[in-house]
Amino acid sequence: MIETVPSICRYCTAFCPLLVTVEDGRATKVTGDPDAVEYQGYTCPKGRAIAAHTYSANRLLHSVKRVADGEFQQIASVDAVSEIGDRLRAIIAEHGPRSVAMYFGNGQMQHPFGVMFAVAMFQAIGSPMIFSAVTLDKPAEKTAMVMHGYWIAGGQAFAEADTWLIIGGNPLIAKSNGAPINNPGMRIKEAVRQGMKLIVIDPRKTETAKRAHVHLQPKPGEDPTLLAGLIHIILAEGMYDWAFVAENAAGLETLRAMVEPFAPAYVAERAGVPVDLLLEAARTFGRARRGMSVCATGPSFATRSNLTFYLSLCLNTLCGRWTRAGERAVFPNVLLPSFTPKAQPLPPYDVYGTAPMRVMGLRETAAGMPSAALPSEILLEGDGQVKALFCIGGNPMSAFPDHQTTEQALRSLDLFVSLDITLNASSLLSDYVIAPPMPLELPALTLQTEFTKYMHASRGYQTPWAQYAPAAVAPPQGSDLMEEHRFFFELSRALDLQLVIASGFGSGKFVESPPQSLTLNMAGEAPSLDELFEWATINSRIPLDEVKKYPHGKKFQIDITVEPRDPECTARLELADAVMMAELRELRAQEPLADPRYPFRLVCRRANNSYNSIGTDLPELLKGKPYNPVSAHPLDLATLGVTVGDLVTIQSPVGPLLAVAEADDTLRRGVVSLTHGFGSQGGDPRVVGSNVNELIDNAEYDPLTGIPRMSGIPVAIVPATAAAV
Ligand SMILES: Nc1nc2c(c(=O)[nH]1)N[C@H]1C(S)=C(S)[C@@H](COP(=O)(O)OP(=O)(O)OC[C@H]3O[C@@H](n4cnc5c(=O)[nH]c(N)nc54)[C@H](O)[C@@H]3O)O[C@H]1N2
Ligand SMILES: Nc1nc2c(c(=O)[nH]1)N[C@H]1C(S)=C(S)[C@@H](COP(=O)(O)OP(=O)(O)OC[C@H]3O[C@@H](n4cnc5c(=O)[nH]c(N)nc54)[C@H](O)[C@@H]3O)O[C@H]1N2
Ligand code: SF4
Ligand SMILES: [Mo]
Repeated sequence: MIETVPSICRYCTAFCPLLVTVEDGRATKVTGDPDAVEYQGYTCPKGRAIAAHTYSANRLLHSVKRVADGEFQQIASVDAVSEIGDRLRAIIAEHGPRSVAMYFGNGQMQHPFGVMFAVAMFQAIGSPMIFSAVTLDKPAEKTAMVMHGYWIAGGQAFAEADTWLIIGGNPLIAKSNGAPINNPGMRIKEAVRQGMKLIVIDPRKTETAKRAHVHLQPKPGEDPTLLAGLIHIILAEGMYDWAFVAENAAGLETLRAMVEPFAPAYVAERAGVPVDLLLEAARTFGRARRGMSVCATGPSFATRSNLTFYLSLCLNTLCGRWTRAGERAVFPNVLLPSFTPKAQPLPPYDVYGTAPMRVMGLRETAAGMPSAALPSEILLEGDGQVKALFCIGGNPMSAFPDHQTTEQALRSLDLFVSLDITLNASSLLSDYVIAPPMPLELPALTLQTEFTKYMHASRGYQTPWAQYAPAAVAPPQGSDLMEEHRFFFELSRALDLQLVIASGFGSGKFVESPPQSLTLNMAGEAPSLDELFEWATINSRIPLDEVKKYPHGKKFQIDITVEPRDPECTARLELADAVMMAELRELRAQEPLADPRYPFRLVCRRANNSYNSIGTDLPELLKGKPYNPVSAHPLDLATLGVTVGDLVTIQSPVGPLLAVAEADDTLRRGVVSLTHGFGSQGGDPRVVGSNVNELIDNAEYDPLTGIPRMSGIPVAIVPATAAAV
């Protein structure tokens, strides 16, 4: 029998609707869904390769246990749970609850309840050691919001904006932030056609920058300088919204004084951009009526990320780019609880959390625990040392800077359990790998993508879109797969723990609707994913049953008007946080030093055909190019005497890395770029690619969030020969 059924891709938060051809219970073809109106049938190559991924030879169809280095034995999932339970009980008894840690990465997106159940288990154990990819991604998105304050009604709509500033992001490829996630290429094209003046700050003329009215192509790491310069010009030329600022913000005069030394000539020279383009960017943004400034991973990975993200929020506040009373709410909540936003701030609050780290002078912040410090924390002996690690859909061996320390730390654990679909560089070091079902085998709901609005005022759906899709296929015959949430349920039961799962609607102190909790019946079965979807949407604005009536998704008719500020509300957004102002002063005082040994700056970039390390082992996606080249401007390659396809050694202060050279004239001269996600198991760079994290250590890190410098890395490039492999 052949049928075509809808599903949803969940590799990234774009959640593209899919049509899956199912022949005799097996997915044979995947395309975009033309009936999903908000996406116009869009998917990227990864979504279309999802059937190939599901049946890939590398996929785990049963859980495994490591019996020797690199050697695994099949184990029934229930037996794995019971063995892990025994070992965990002994570890907790000997070393205490803090000796148990978890890290979750992007692979949890397929199955959000896995992390929710794991967190409930950690609460029952009493361990605060919860780490995630957030602190390796854009931790400043959170910390800056907390220091600046939230605007409860959210940001302005992309579709109605006449300008938009994207700092170090490429939504055309990454579909992450900077533009609406439903077919960002189309959304940007439409907006530009309607007159939006896009401004992009990126050392590379990216696919997105090609659509820009102004593209500033600076030296990496100069974003805070540029933003201070933009604010300087906007204030000096009176292009800010004084009425909005007077009513809703504090600290204007302090900020004005602090950006005074960032005059256009100084900023342009320091950042390496033409002064007329800088002025044009400031005037385009300042004179527009609507449109936001948004930061992505480029400035997050460079130094002073809190300051960059903070100044970007200040720019939005100065220009009054928040949704006002009487306007249509941009984020109307469909599967999230109904909520009527108000045009008022939630004031700043303490950016620190409660859990301390024992290393690097770090602690928990609003962004969570600093993941890059986890390996050192594991290795440091003494009270509170981490002995057991659960890794849920993450690949630290690929994602963590300081590759060598990460490997040493993971190898030193008493118990390392991964929940992963494959044996990759990290799960290969695990004692147990629990094999879960893959996305086509699970029901899907767009709730998670709606949640991303709590991460930044411009993220998530900007239209009332929702979709539910049942599992498209059953897991392969003969497989023994255990869903992530079920694993933590069964493990908790083995440890006699009572789980209470909780879902919060908001971020930190920004609470839209009261959290929901559910005390699980530990004597019964773990709830199914569908039961959990029911529970998570009990208070949704549109009932789940209504959403289910539209198998290809639906844009619901929801018109919510933003209410005015409460008369008694005295809250203000903060334009001059003391810590941020001190950093701004430091920035002005510390000019970057050039080290002649490392004449190039290495930056990150996303590849369209892989998702971090996901897909880097899939021939259907790699299409004959299984590696990640290091790209440089053709004139830089010529100066180095390097020809395209040659091997080069990239030398950073912490290590050499071999990579294949590629020419890319969209890069600024002196900047080279390399995606992460490849080569983490080692091997010939022409066959498996190169692990950029071998070039990065965690010695230089942000003192607040702990994110290491992962962009703008000083490097040298020297020709290499095949003999070096
Ligand atoms: N140098 C450098 N380092 C970086 C970055 C960079 O650009 N440069 N980027 C950073 C960023 S932004 C991030 S978010 C992190 C990414 O950090 P991680 O999320 O840790 O890394 P991924 O490679 O995305 O790993 C995802 C894992 O999920 C597994 N997986 C896929 N599907 C499923 C599933 O259905 N269930 C389960 N359980 N697992 C699944 C995959 O096999 C893979 O092992 O890396 C960070 N590190
Ligand atoms: N196809 C695909 N999509 C993905 C992913 C993937 O691996 N592949 N990964 C997902 C993940 S985990 C994330 S976090 C998002 C990331 O989404 P984005 O943040 O949009 O990531 P990139 O596309 O790498 O864009 C980062 C840009 O920053 C620029 N840059 C580097 N250094 C600097 C700097 O110092 N200043 C400025 N201004 N720019 C700089 C780079 O040239 C690059 O163009 O994408 C997600 N989506
Ligand atoms: S990976 Fe591609 S197809 Fe899948 S949700 Fe993201 S953009 Fe859409
Ligand atoms: Mo990320």
